[in-house]
Amino acid sequence: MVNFWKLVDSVIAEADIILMVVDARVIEQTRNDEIEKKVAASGKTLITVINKCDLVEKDVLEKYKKRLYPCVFVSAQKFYGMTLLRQMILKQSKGRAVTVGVVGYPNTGKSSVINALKGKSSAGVSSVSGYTVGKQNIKIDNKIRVIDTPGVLSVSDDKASSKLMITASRTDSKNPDLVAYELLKSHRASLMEYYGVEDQGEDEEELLELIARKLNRFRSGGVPDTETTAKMILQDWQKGKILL
Ligand SMILES: Nc1nc2c(ncn2[C@@H]2O[C@H](COP(=O)(O)OP(=O)(O)O)[C@@H](O)[C@H]2O)c(=O)[nH]1
Ligand SMILES: [Mg+2]
Repeated sequence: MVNFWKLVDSVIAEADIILMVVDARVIEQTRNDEIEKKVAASGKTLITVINKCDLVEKDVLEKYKKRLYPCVFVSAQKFYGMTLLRQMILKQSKGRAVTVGVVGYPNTGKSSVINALKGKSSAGVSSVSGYTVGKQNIKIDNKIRVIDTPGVLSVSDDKASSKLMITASRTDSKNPDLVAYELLKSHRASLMEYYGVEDQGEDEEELLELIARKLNRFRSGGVPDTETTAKMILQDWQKGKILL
């Protein structure tokens, strides 16, 4: 596996401006202190790109405006906010050609943001976490060149407490139920609504079983198949089906 921090360091060194792409549904979980500190220490500009805005209500975002300044709300999928992002990049570049480094956790939409900036697909996109492999240089136009990075992090599947697992976990990972518990803890109401399950104060384990029943997922002997269900929840989450 690529050493993530080595990669981040090299991107920061090479780039004039850094875009940190975060997921609007889990902003706190997908921003990264250490990247923020490293960029600050380098003296370069960090723009926080809050992506997947199409999946959240606008008022959820307003409170981040000042805290994460400079930041921009975008939806790479709906091409929302791209003109503004472009303007912010060009403003920082003061007319010179710039290299923009794009960093962030897997699945936050780094490659999608790059494609949206370019206006056509150059960077590979997939809802499967860890799709982009290796550093990739992409020319947006004569003024802007970007470096796409794989958001590989040393997220071990055993560390269920890791907040990142929600976005970063592969849906075919070993303990999908642990990740599903995290998601049920942080976004309970949205998940209940999406799967049409009535909330009666169950704990996360019971909830997962309820959803399995609702989805008609059973193992032999009529036991709710929580593993398959957890994988489905993760997939639905990563595909952006669950709205906040
Ligand atoms: N709903 C929604 N989904 C998005 C958006 N941007 C990216 N995605 C999806 O998020 C997944 C990961 O995107 P990708 O660009 O490969 O993320 P990366 O791993 O950070 O490069 C893909 O399924 C994209 O279609 C967005 O603005 N809105
Ligand atoms: Mg990518």
